[in-house]
Amino acid sequence: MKKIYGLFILIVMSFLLVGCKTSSITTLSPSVTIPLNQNTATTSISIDWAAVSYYSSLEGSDDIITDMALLLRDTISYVSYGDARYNYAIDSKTGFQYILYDTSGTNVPLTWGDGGAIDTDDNGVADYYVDREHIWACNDMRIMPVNKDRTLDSYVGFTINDGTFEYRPDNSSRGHFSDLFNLWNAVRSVNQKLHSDHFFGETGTIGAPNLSGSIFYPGDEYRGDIARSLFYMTLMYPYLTLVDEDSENANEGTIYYGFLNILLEWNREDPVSEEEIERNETIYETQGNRNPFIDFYDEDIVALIFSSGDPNVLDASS
Ligand SMILES: [Ca+2]
Repeated sequence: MKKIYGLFILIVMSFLLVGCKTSSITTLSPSVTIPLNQNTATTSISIDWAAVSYYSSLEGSDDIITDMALLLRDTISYVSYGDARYNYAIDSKTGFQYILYDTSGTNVPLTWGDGGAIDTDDNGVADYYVDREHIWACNDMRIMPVNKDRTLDSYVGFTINDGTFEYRPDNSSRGHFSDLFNLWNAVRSVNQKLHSDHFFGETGTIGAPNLSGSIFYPGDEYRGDIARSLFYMTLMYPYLTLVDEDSENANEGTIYYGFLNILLEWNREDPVSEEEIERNETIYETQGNRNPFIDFYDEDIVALIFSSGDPNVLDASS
């Protein structure tokens, strides 16, 4: 009887630990090396930056990766994590809310509802639940502002989280964890049951979102959107690094995020949609910067930026 009781306590404790991730963070293993700057763009691709006036200062740049990153950083004006939930993307076909990972075809109105609970048929009963989904999971954004300010108005330098900076936001927080390009309203059940901080990747099953082992496939319709959000993040923030599937650094809970090789495929297979174009504009109005991987998709900007792997622009250049 004692044994069974002990086992029960152990199981309950395990659930508690898993359910409420501890607020202290694991520091990076000393064996993990910080990559060097690799700001090398391919010279065979030329883009007319002035075609979108936001980028006109990049005309004639001889270090396009650094200059692009600095432009994104210089023009950002952070909203709060609380306000990020109202950044609705509109489904171009239905006029209702475009929600990440949704395969139900539900017409969800442009609202957050009460705590993400939305009444879709207006009878006072919530029948749809959304979360603010961090595409680059908070658990894998182990960076912090150099001044440790949790309510940044604008970009400051970032450094590796030394373990003293709580990596998850609350509604008043602003900064890298409230960046709108990294936040989508997503179906709660998929977000919590399938994604749950796992790396995005190929599971062998296409179509709807699914999980295999610790790899999450976001669904055919959403894989390109995911890729372009992550591309933006790796350029926007120093240290955040996309690594290939077979990289020894592809471990969750670090600054490294998988898997660049697959994301580049997804970017090609699921091209920029009307929803992403519209969302890029609303974020530009709200947050002041843009996602170049949407604006210059047709000019093959990924080939330009990722020709030498992850560009990994550090703060040393700012
Ligand atoms: Ca898409």
